[in-house]
Amino acid sequence: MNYIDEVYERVVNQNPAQPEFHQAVKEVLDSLRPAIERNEEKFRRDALLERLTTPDRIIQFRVAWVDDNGQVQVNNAYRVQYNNAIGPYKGGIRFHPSVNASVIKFLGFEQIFKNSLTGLPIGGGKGGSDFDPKGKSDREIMAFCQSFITELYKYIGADVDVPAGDIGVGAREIGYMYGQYKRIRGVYEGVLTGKGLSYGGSLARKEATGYGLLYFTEEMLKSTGDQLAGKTVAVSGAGNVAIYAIEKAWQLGAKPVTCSDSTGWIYDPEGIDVALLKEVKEVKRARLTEYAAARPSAVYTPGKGVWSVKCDVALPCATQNELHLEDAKMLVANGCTAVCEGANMPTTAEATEYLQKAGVRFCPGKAANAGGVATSALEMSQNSERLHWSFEEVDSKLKGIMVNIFRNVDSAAKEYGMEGNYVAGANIAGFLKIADAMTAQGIV
Ligand code: NDP
Ligand code: 2IT
Repeated sequence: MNYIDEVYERVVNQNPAQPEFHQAVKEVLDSLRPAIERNEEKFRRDALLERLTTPDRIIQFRVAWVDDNGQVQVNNAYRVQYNNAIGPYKGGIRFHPSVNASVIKFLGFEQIFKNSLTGLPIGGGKGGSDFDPKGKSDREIMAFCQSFITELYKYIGADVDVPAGDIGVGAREIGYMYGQYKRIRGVYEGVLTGKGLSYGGSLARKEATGYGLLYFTEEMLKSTGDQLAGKTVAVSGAGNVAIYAIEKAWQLGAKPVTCSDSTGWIYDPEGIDVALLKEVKEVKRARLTEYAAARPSAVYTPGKGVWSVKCDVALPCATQNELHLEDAKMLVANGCTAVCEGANMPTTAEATEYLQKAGVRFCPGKAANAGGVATSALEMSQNSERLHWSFEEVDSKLKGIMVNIFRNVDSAAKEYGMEGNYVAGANIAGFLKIADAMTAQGIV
């Protein structure tokens, strides 16, 4: 058996019943084949892929907290510190009932390559809990966050591991976690990113993932003489990434016509009203039915359906494995020519293959959504130098980073004989830097 297949089999055997984790590892390993073949003997001797696919450590802990009825609740929580070859562990924290070890390991593994692609000194990590923030009072959210950090604080720090937001974790949760960390450790340091502007947050971090996704998409289209202006865009999700993807799509002259949450989806042929969407989701924390009620042009349908709408560009921005083979078929049949992932691994393996074979320009999340973590790294820089950059400064750095990521991904794909395959390009470009740093640092 060749080295890659051996390592994949080892991962499956050692991590049974973790399908998301297997899926992410398989995608990466499969596309690394040409890069590994150039140096297989050395990588095998150094067990480089075994070390890369095995997290440095996984911290699993119990979070006990008291709800508003005086009832004690108990949740599972995790932090995967995956790889710190190129910088402190860095990656978000997710609060969602679907969180388990498989989900956090897939996200942490992806984060290694994403963070490498940003060109900034950040390693890969991810954390989360099966806690469901929906319907909880502010006091309950605070109680959970404080209990969560009371355990996790031992393992994180500005030069060690720097968590941030992800699904279910936004500015409110980061604030409560930051306050509890500061209270326990007695230090004022940039241990978390995505902080509020009054206590060390960066301008443009909130917008960064969605804006970065559109900067990336624009650059990808430009590389073949195309552009976003005039395009119809389908977006899924209605959270942090989706809202700012929709906002930037408008700014670049495109028309975003859909969004969705876990209960239903909106088709708005006049284009999504971003101000209204922010009011419904960021202020009221309400369902999309409220958007539809306030917007005569919008049609709300319960369940899934965003990918059935005719569009030129599709941007999945909700969650993993939300775009299936049948969705990919509908997109292609409706003339969609580009899919860029705002979420992490939203497209199933079968759907990805179908899109690529149909000639759709497909870019994986680890490249297209790297603007969020890149701007987190810029927040870390600002915290270290005790300075605050303007919105324009951060935004222009973000844009430069996304353009650079596209160019590196594109040229890695070409160099390894797979022009236009941005999955391979992203994995190879991200991997080479990590492999170099791991090799230079010896067997650790
Ligand atoms: P939010 O919690 O702000 O929003 C998530 C959105 O997706 C909500 O509209 C939510 O609907 C929907 N959603 C979540 N889970 C499901 C599900 N199982 N089924 C259907 N819909 C679902 O999260 P973000 O916008 O921050 O994250 C979205 C994606 O982007 C995730 O994959 C995340 O990992 C990725 N990402 C986020 C970054 C960031 O900076 N925030 C950076 C890079 C990637 P509802 O509210 O009804 O649950
Ligand atoms: O998936 C991701 O890249 C994030 N959730 C953002 C991580 C970060 O550290 O900003």
